[in-house]
Amino acid sequence: MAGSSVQVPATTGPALPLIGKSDTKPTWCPGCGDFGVVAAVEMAVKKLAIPSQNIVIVSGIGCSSNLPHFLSSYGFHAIHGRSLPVAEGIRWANHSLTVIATGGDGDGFGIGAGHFIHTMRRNVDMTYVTMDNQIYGLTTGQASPTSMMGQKTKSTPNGVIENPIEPISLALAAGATYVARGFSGDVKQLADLIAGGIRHKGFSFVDALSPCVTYNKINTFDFFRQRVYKLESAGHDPSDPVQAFARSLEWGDKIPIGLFYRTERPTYEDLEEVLSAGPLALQKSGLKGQDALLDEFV
Ligand SMILES: Cc1ncc(C[n+]2csc(CCOP(=O)(O)OP(=O)(O)O)c2C)c(N)n1
Ligand code: SF4
Ligand SMILES: [Mg+2]
Repeated sequence: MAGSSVQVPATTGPALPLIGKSDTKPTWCPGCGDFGVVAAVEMAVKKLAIPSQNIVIVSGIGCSSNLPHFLSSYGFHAIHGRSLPVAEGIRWANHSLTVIATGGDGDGFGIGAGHFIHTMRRNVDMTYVTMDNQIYGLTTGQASPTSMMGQKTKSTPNGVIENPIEPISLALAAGATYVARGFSGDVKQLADLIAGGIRHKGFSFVDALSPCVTYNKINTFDFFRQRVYKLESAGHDPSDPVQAFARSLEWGDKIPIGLFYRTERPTYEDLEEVLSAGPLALQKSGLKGQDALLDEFV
């Protein structure tokens, strides 16, 4: 679990109730796949009984990135493509917190692609859940990095001509230690995958197929219902990176969902000298005369 390396309370003060819905009602279109994802995040965190004051959900910009507003934990709505560096910063300031980043395919695999790769190679102990609708929803229907070849969108009236990014293959290649794909039409499995990711020590990535019912008329709930199959029922071995990579290339009549890969290696927090001594937020600064020092800058 994120924070499993340290045994100190994440925050002090009165315990809050377990995570639940916030007072802010989702602004998503009726039927949007993201409703299934927010339900799955809530179920996963409740299942693990993590106190809400110890959870921070961080997002970028997009329809999907509005998710932190709708749950009662702490949250941070960052800027487009920058959920991961903000989430990493929170982990480094206090790695006894459970940090979950959420966002869209444009946010994570377009403008945020560099952060995606580097956070995985560092194995920062946090969870990243993407709501992959293969379109830019918030900006009303342009092609995204995961839009399929040939798909006609507002920005590609003659069809997409760029090869799509395959998030699972990319995560495997970049060194993520827990790699899964869920479907917002199967909230129970998605919640289990997210809970497994939070429990996992290291960077966990869950790509949730989450249809945009308004701007993507190709990758619909029906499209996925006809194609998805569960890796666990297909004899897949998630400890085998070669098998995981081969499965990640399957996209067509059959689309695998479930846990592709899981492995253990030291986290960034384990290896970084200062962080390995405990959460930064709870350490003494060690600075002498810091007020005078700060006066120089303010
Ligand atoms: C730096 C910057 N560039 C572009 C935008 C415009 N913009 C906002 S959301 C978005 C894409 C959203 O797509 P995605 O991340 O897939 O989220 P979705 O709305 O589909 O859930 C873009 C291009 C922005 N807000 N900031
Ligand atoms: S535009 Fe698409 S992604 Fe955005 S809320 Fe509506 S259905 Fe969901
Ligand atoms: Mg999108």
